[in-house]
Order: sequence, then structure tokens, then C-alpha cells
Amino acid sequence: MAMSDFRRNKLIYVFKAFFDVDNSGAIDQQDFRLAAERICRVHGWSVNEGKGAQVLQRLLDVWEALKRADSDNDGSVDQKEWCAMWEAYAKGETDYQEWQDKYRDFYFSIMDTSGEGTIELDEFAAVNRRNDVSDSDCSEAFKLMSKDNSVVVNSSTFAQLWNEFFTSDDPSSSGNYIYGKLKF
Ligand SMILES: [Ca+2]
Ligand SMILES: [Ca+2]
Repeated sequence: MAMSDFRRNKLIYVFKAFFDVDNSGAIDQQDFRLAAERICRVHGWSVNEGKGAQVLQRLLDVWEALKRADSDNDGSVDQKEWCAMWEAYAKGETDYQEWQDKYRDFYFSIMDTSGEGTIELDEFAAVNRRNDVSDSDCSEAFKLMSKDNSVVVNSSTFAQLWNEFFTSDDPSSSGNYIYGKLKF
């Protein structure tokens, strides 16, 4: 089945909201530096030391692994290359598994501020509230994602939700809500 507009909209949302940080229309190493600085600001860390320096290093690792999606070798990953990579993932190809695992674990770890291995609403909202995602959107999204708090969001349940976000064409999948956004 071809990629639905719904799924494409999700992929483009993540591309724009989390990866193409400088809004250049493509993802490159500079975006990961800026993303690290943004995450550090949220937590009050410096990118030069301690946890902040670890965040920067992990993001640069994610970029090194994501670079494989740069199929025309121009040094950046544009929207077309981004969607083609996720389409390959949805079809079960494992070419990009390394960076996808790294990115998923990274995203989980920045939400799990307390480090106890589960994501609670306050942690989820701290990372996901943005201009177009309000606190109440985060609450609603968390509720839908955790099926009314009946599912504990740990690294294994999150891996399933994350997989749904990137592969599901079904607007009712719980995984659609992992970024706090309610509609695509
Ligand atoms: Ca960019
Ligand atoms: Ca490219």
C-alpha cells in the first residue's frame, strides 16, 4: 500500500519540528547541534559538560547513522529522502535500524528525566509542549497513548508506540500521539 497522506504528514511533522531545526528544508549536522542546545536549555544543562555534553554526543551519533539516508550524497537529508527511508522501514527493511534504534532510545531517555525507566505525563509534557502543542494537548495525547493510563510507558511499550507512529496509516493508533500532537 502506498503511504497515506496521514502517515506522510506525521513524518513531515517530525522532520520539521524535531530535525530540521534551522528550517533550511533539509537535515544536516548543524541541526543536531542546535537540537542539543535546545534540549539542554529545557533542562538547564550546558552542552559543554556532563549530561548536556552526553546529549550532544548522542545526537551527533544519531546524525552519523542517519547520514545513510542521504541517497544523493549532498550532505543533507531532504524530505524526499526522509520519507523514502521511513517507507523502507515500514516495509521491514533494516538498512536504517541502527539510527532508528538510537533515535528512539534517545527520545525515550530525554523524556525519562527521572531515569526510572518509565515516562509519566509531566515528563512527557516537559519535552513535547511547543508552539503548536499545548499542555492540554500533551495531557490528551498522553491519555490516548497510554490508553487512559492502563499502559505503563516503558522502553518496550514505547518501542511499539514509536513503531506505530512511523508505520501506521490508521488515525486511531495509540502510537500517533508520541509527540503530543493530536492531529496531522
Ligand atoms: Ca536544516
Ligand atoms: Ca540528500
